[in-house]
Amino acid sequence: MAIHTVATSPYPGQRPGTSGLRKKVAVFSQPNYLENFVQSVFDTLGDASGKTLVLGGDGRFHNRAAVRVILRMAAAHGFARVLVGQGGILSTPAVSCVIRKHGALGGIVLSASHNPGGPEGDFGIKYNIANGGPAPESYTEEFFHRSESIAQYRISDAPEIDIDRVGKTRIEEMDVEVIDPVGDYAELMQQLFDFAIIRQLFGSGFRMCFDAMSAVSGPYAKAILEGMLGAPAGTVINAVPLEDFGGHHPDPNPVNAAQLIELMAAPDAPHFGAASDGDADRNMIVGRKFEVTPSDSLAILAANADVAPGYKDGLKGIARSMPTSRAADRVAESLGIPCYETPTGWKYFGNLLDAGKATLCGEESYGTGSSHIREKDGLWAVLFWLNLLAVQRQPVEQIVAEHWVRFGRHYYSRHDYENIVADNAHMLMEDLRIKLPYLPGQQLGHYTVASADDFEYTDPVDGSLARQQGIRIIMTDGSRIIYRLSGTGTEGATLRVYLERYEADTTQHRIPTQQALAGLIAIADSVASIVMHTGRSNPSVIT
Ligand code: VG1
Ligand code: CO
Repeated sequence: MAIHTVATSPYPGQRPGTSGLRKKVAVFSQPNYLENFVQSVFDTLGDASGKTLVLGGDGRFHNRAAVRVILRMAAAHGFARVLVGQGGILSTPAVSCVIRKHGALGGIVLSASHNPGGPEGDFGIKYNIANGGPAPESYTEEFFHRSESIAQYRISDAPEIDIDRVGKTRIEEMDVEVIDPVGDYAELMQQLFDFAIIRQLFGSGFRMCFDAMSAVSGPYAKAILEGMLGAPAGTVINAVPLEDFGGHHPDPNPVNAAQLIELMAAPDAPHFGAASDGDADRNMIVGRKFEVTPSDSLAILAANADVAPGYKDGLKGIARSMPTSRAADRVAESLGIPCYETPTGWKYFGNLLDAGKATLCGEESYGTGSSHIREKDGLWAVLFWLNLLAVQRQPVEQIVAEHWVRFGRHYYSRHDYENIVADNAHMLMEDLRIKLPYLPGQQLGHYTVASADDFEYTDPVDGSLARQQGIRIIMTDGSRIIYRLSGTGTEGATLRVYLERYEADTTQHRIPTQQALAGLIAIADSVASIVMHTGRSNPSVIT
């Protein structure tokens, strides 16, 4: 065994986006592409002697090849130990959990999350820091900066080691521990939720369907729901992680999880349905013929948090991303706790959680989580709902409806225009920015604009400033239209338009969402000239 220094030259564009570096597999497969980025990360981290690294991914195509390379590079960089998930598998929440539990310096997650996989699909790599959370921008900018001038990387020529068997081996001076991907995570879930009462619920004939979408949540959901909680075999569908997710798009929304939605509409539908994404950090919650919007889910969990043992002492605060509906704000207000509004992306919650300012966090994009780790956590949210259902013994729809009666309903929808020409998307945003100063006071349809701006966030803990995080048009009645460009796509640009309208009147709570938002949808199009800029008369995905 020996460590080699290999000459390389920079690739353009290795700048991490909303959540790590994501590119087509074909891009990642170019000679030294992965090596360049990993060396840039290691160089940023500096001395690794005596330190532990956690490594795993969502099992998508290229996962194994990448694990092999990174293990040999970690040994060359001088890490004392790497904890790698068996078969190269670790969900994003599990990586976060393992980093924290074992005091690691950080971890590498191999995933492009909700993006499709397979040889034609996407691959991704993300670095998480010692608190278990996504590296903040100060790190990711440094990774990028180093990648622009990289000239060499270091790698061991050690022969391939077996990552399919749990146990210890060595590469150079580094211990490689292949760990059970589920163990530490399952133990943490047991501390947070009342497993006994959930077991009783399943024992009483309660049925659920968890759609793992052939992605990494399968082994976790099977072990916990069917194994520890006694849900009947077959509760978890699409439970085996596949390199191409079975050709499906592992994004848990009603469009992509069509199989689950159909099942939940059948006459003998289970009582409860849920789905998760590629790397298991997202969750979708559904009842019989009823979908819970992620923003409502956050608010409902916050309002009922004390049902779960891990949260029985109450919440310190709630944090939500800016485009997420303000349903959680109303709950925070009634609980007398602060509600923080952050830019999109879980990395912005890290400081609030570390400082003990927030306990629950959420995003409209099917992401919910808490201070138990520093990532959003799909199965955690499902277990929280199960704990709530076991205590309340009510259908999902009734729990949501009663929440609306108490707090009012925030009608909410997101319209995505995917893979549009990048220049046109930027032009649309620029044109909007120019209009911003003239919007306040204008009458648009039935609404009057109260304020309009480009969202900026100053982190209350470290004072760092994030600019241009989404254009907001806020109406006098609190309704909002928000425009953002996605930071996770790998083809062209994706425009996201977020729409929210508050309705206090309980007799008006059962209007179909798109109908309830029709006025705002029309305004969103005319203010930004979406059809003109994108050439699309309709969004490609509505959630
Ligand atoms: C999207 C979502 C954002 C989420 C991010 C990562 O980002 O909008 O809320 O945090 O994906 O989720 P963007 O920049 O495309 O809007 V995951 O599950 O793909 O790591
Ligand atoms: Co994800």
